[in-house]
Amino acid sequence: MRPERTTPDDQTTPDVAALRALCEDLARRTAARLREHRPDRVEVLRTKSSATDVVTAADADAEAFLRREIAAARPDDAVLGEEEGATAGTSGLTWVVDPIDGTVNYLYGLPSYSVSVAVVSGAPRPDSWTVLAGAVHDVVADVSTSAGQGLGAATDGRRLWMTDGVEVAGMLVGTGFGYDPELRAAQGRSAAILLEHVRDLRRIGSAALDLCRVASGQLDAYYEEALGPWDHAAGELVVREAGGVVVGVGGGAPDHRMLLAGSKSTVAVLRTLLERTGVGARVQR
Ligand code: LIP
Repeated sequence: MRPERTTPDDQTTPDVAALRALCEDLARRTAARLREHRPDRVEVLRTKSSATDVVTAADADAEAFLRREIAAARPDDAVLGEEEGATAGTSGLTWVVDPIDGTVNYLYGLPSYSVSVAVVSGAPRPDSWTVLAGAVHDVVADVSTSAGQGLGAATDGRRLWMTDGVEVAGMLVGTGFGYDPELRAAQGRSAAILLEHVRDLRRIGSAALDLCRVASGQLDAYYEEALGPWDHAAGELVVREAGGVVVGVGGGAPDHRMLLAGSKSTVAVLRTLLERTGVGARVQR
């Protein structure tokens, strides 16, 4: 594929529509591979930050598949993946991939897990990158949500557009918890305070799907700490292109300390409340 176009000053500019289509195709085919190859009994291959932070053979296989397909289609691009880390490139673009977002749900056979594929320009860090295109494929439902910079966001081709103005007491808020027991205890205390103010919480277990649910209006907001860049690269573009905002501590860029997504007014209210409970001040990595 030739996703760049040359401009009069001979600078290549990424063809966002073509990159979006490639994100969708890669996520869709990886999801199909996960469905077709799911074993009767899923085994844990290894653990990472704690005994509950697991990697299965399917995570490793799916990321290897994504890397092969990206190398074939975009040989000069870099890759940043949850399981194999960073691979350098020369094009200035980086593919940020989570082969299974919601690995614990995959392990237990719970239907909320996805393949998240994004392509960014600039340094592959949430405080520096520009997300050009992204796709989140819901593996079990076989539903594709994608976005391109300036092109909007859509689920299976249906345009997504968020509404504004939900009162705090009416907010349905998604969240998740880290793998460190001490952090989880603190997060539980924050969640208990939040429950005094909002409609309810939902803990779905896939940040990428949570962000798609914010963009579709199935959640009013989503926040989480200790996320990896691959968890939210695609989903944050989906929310922004659906008219929402995605912020971090103090309203800056989202990162491992905190990610908060929702409509502009929802985020403005929730961020203050969350930071008062300690969210954003306790994850330093
Ligand atoms: C998951 C995130 C989820 C979080 C889980 C886990 P993974 O990513 O998507 O939001 O709550 O703890 O981090 O590890 O399944 O790719």
